[in-house]
Amino acid sequence: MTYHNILVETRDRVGLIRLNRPKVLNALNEALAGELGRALAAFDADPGIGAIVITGNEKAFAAGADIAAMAEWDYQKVYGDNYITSWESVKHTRKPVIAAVAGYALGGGCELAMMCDLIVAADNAKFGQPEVTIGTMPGMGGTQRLPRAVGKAKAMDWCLTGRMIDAFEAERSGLVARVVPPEKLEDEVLAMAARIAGFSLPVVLKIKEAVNRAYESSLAEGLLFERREFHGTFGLDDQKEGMRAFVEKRKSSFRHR
Ligand code: DAK
Repeated sequence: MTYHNILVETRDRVGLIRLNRPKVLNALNEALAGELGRALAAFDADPGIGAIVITGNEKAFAAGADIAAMAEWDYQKVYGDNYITSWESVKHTRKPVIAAVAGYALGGGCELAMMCDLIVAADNAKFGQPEVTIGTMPGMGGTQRLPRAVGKAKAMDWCLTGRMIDAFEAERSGLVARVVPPEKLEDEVLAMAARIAGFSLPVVLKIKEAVNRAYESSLAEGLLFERREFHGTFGLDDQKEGMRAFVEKRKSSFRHR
């Protein structure tokens, strides 16, 4: 597949997608969304891939939706096109997706990072939902995923003031899983993704699905879902392999089935 707005590579069982519009700080346009969706779908369908990383460059993960492209759009267009739906490819990806964020992750960039399963940030990362400063509001989940990640008080603060949040505040608030020095970001995230990709793929998919279910259901429903998924792991060859390897004091060798 040929891409113009992203760079795609594989590192063993890890798929790496680099947003690549550096002249505009990786501003997100429809072409990029389409390419990202295709790359994610290809990695999701590839049995040789166990985890996916989305990253940008040292200056920007993404500084938001492309304001120049959006500036003259009117209500008829955005409503008619159901603008934003093309970004839902991240949400539909079954394999774990890690956002490796250095520099700006603003507006749609912050929302794209939040669509991923977890965020690792370089200590120069800057998050925020500055849409209010340009006469609009978050439209890719900022007002919905942010309160779930950081609570109402912080979400209101960030969305209503449009201010930038540094990596440490983002980590303290629960938006970010880990903060690392910028020069170590890629290595740390690739190592994390490789570790995940080394585990049984069906087990990893079940864990991701179960954690996400916590956001969509009551505690009782979520616990029941988790219990059934846990039971389901006992139908896997990898459960036998993992537990036998522990008992036999050897390293397990998962076959992803
Ligand atoms: N879009 C387009 N171009 C952008 C951009 C963006 N979001 N962000 C930066 N650029 C471009 C700049 O215009 C500049 O281009 P040239 O002038 O060189 O041609 C280049 O990237 C470098 O940017 P700066 O010169 O501004 O760089 P600085 O280091 O001085 O400043 C900055 C960096 C990130 C603080 C600044 O660029 C900035 O404030 N950028 C905009 C951040 C922002 O407001 N992001 C939120 C975008 S709004 C919707 C749903 C969702 C959304 C919209 C609608 N619907 C349901 C309808 C989402 C909206 C957003 O994400």
